[in-house]
Amino acid sequence: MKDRQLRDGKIVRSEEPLNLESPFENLDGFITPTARFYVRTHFPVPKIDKDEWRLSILGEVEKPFDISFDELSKLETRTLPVTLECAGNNREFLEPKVKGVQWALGAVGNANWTGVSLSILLERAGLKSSAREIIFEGADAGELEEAKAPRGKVTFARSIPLEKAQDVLLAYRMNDVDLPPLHGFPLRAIVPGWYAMASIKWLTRIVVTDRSFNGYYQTLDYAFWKNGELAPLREMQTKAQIARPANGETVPANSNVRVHGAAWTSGEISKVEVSVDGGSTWKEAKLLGESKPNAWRLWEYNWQTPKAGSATLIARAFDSRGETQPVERDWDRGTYMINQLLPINVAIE
Ligand SMILES: Nc1nc2c(c(=O)[nH]1)N[C@H]1C(S)=C(S)[C@@H](COP(=O)(O)O)O[C@H]1N2
Ligand SMILES: [Mo]
Repeated sequence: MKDRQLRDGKIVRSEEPLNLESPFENLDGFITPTARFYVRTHFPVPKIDKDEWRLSILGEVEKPFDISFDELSKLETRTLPVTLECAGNNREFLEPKVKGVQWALGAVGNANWTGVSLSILLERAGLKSSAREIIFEGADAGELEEAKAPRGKVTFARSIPLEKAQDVLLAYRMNDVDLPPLHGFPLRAIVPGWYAMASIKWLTRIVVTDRSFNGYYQTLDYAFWKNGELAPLREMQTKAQIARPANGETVPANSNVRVHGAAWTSGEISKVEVSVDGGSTWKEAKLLGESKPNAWRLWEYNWQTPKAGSATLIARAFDSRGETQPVERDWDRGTYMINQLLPINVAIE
């Protein structure tokens, strides 16, 4: 494994903005402990006083309103395990190299999120018949260097179509404690099944609109080419990752070695297969625990290792819609949605 700088057990990918990766080989349970959960920011983390903070709901609604944290926390809550994966996860493995945070396997995690259904607030506001999209805006903003970006401060904001609204949770607790500042204190959106750029942290405004949102992080960034047109990134693609053995690890010869990892999709994982011969033959791995919508599924495979030498391991996931992972990189995806098969090399001694 390469030398890497660790902070609180996470790999420092950049300091400003702060980007921390969770070493994926540490995977040891369904829930990622909050201290180990990856952190993705674009701007300095906003300092928010919970007592002064307000969430505004406005736009194409009958009764726009503001709500305090105190009031919000008295509404009916739900808790859901949801996997967040950064759309740039695995970027380090792209050849040729591309711009962007060089995430390896660990820009992904699974947490229990507690909060209020977006629907409750939308019902209170009363959607107008013109409502088409819902924009989430964070309290963070900054100036961008890119020539294509607008001048002045850009706010981190993203939209979802109205049909997706019923799935969204406005979360103020993560793994049973108050949402930490790095993960969006006091409130973030959780958009299950979508890449995590949609799960806006430090949420301050929810704007209902009658047209499609064309903000910077919706159209110029976090977008990909789909049939010749730029489309915003949305659903997570099917993927299995191997936690252990890690790439470059040495395992004992003539032994039983546990190969394990996690798999996720925006549908439901139906099967994970493992190859220990570089993709020539595949065996089914065992899916662990129960299937939970929008949360990853842990899996394991018992590998009877041969005599000393080396092996190339690959995992691949299948989902309920019959989707699996591509063998080759589709470059229309730019620097995002990286789920082609990823071989790892293991030494056997
Ligand atoms: N307000 C705001 N929300 C945001 C971001 C951000 O920079 N600002 N980053 C997004 C991206 S790209 C990801 S991958 C996730 C990361 O969530 P985490 O830091 O809790 O892991 O937050 C998303 N929500
Ligand atoms: Mo991300």
